Amino acid sequence: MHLYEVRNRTVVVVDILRATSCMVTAFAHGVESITPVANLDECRSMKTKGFVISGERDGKKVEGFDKGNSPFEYLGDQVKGLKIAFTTTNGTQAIEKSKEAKEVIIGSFLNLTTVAKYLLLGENNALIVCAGWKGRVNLEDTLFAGALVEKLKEYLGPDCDAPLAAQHLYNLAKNDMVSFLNASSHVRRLNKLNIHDDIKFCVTPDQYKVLPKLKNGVLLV
Ligand code: 3SL
Repeated sequence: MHLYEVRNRTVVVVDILRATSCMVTAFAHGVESITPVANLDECRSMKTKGFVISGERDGKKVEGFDKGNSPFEYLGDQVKGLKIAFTTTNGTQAIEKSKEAKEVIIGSFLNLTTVAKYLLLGENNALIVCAGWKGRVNLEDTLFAGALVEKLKEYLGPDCDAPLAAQHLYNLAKNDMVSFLNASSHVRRLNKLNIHDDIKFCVTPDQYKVLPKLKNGVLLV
């Protein structure tokens, strides 16, 4: 991110497995707000302020937290009206690092077309911030970036070849993203937790039309 000036851009933060997929799912099921928090202690302390505390470390729900980082924990009536404080290894850190942007929105395959339409109708240049894993590249976030590039290709003027590379990867993968991601580093990590259904769910395009946006440090729709 240090290579980009974000002050005049709309930043799309993406952590397909699984933080931004959880956030989109939660808003689609009526969550009132999600406050991204960078560290565990700060998140824990928000319990006394009426927040449901959620998140993971090493992919697992944190001891004493109300919810973990599976989209299936954010479905149905169970989340309606909740104010959630959320901390994850990479996704919430990527939001934190994007805070100087003109706008920050949350992207996932689940709201792919909604994100694409928003960027298309908006006036700002876009930057897709792939959360990756601890500062390194991952395949699933790159595939999402590629899917977005594919949708917006007629309007792009990229200043390097990363969008093009992501687009090519997405076109290779799009017919069976689950298989394509099988050998990826984070899928291998998550497979140890036996959460294959999460992976399938998170790469299913256009389940929801919500577009979470950051306002004064809080995600709202
Ligand atoms: O890193 C993150 O933000 C998480 O989404 C990682 S995990 O999928 O819960 O392991």
